[in-house]
Amino acid sequence: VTTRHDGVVDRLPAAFRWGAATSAYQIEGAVDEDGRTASIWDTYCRVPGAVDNGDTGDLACDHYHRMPQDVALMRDLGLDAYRFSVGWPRVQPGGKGPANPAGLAFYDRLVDRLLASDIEPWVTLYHWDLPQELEDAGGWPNRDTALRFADYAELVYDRLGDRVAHWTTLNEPWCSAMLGYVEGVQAPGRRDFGAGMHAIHHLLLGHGLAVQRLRAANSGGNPLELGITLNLSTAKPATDSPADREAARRADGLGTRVYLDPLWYGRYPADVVADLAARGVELPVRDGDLEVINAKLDTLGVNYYFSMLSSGVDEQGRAADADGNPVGRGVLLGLPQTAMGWEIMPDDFAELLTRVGRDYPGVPIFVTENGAAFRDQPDAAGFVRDHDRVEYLASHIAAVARARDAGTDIRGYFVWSLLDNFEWAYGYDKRFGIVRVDYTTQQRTPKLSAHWYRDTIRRVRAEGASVA
Ligand code: PNW
Repeated sequence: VTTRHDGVVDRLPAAFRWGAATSAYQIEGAVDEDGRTASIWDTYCRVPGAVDNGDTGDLACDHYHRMPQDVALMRDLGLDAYRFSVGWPRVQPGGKGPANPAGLAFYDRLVDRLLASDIEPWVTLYHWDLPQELEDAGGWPNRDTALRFADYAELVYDRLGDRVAHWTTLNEPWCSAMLGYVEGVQAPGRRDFGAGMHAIHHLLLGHGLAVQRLRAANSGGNPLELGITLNLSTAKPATDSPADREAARRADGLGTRVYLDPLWYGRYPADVVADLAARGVELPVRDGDLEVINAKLDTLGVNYYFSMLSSGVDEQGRAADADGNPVGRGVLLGLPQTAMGWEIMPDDFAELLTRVGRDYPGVPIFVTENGAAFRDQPDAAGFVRDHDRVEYLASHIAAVARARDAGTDIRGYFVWSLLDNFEWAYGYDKRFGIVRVDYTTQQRTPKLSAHWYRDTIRRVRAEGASVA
């Protein structure tokens, strides 16, 4: 399969790194095995109406039992790297105390098998599966959770750090704070603006403490590259009106700058702090926290799916933040959409990457997630000719190449996702995989997009630019 983006994609360097991403709760299943305890997602899935179709991650892709076969799939794709997450309640049941050796053993086997297949393991320490006991003690709005996270991070590093160089502390803290604690559409399903803002600070603090602990534990000279992954988008005003420009400023503040400013510059953005004060909320910052959060990073992970325009007024023209929405109303542009209702806007991705490289320079960027759900139509053999997904991926990878040309240091790309999987509150109905999963038989069938991805990786490796 060829696309009209191939010429631009071929401007990527031959040494560009190609991967695929997943996360523990979305693929593993085996939720009651080998000493694993419940996470907030096990609990949330049982809240009536919380997840489409009443789906849960109990079985998911059964990856816990099919891991060798799944690594073989990755090898067939020719991936350089595989980004997966470690399930906190699997390796430290209850979220505190000693490690669970049986849980760690699974990741140990996974890492060994990846290395034997010439695939770099990229470990994400937290992809949303907080141990339920820690939520019962207050969750991320409670400072203690940051301290618990640092302990957990060290315990995983102790077991895998001799073989794993690439570590990501958090996946998308915006989702944890805003979707989990403010909007209540992801676990733990709370709706409390102040709690969400406290969660932001404690997520960042947990990140910084984990960075400190991993650097300290890495005395033996093993390579160590530490990063954090953020889901970012542009925040453009729907119109030039003052209300819309104000909404865009706020969306950028709580979507991007409230994370990247303390990470890069050791301070929260003054306008965000002022907005919060006007709502009676103060970030729970203690002396020394910002120095911890400002710890040096080796990589920045960017996840991108789509953007929306920001409007400061609702459909009736009334102030859109009147009923507590902190950033105004998201407005679509009228572009083609994926099955998530997310608009397809690769130019916006190039613009975003260029902006991040300009405003937050000095650290190489990896696209740690990008991909799309479409309404896949398998043939009788289970094969999906997903030309829509091929076009989405090719156009977004071309956007990466254009952002590189414009000066941003982007070194790799991970497709979301290797497999169809448990798409959180949307359950199994939304399929992001380049490999189809039949949830009745657990059979895996690479889609057309998987064949295309393998061919693209091969071609760029052979014909890509020779300078980094
Ligand atoms: C990411 N949004 O979540 C997650 O890292 C993945 O686990 C998930 O499967 C994937 O994207 C697809 O959804 C997001 O509302 C969830 O902007 C929501 C948003 C962005 C990312």
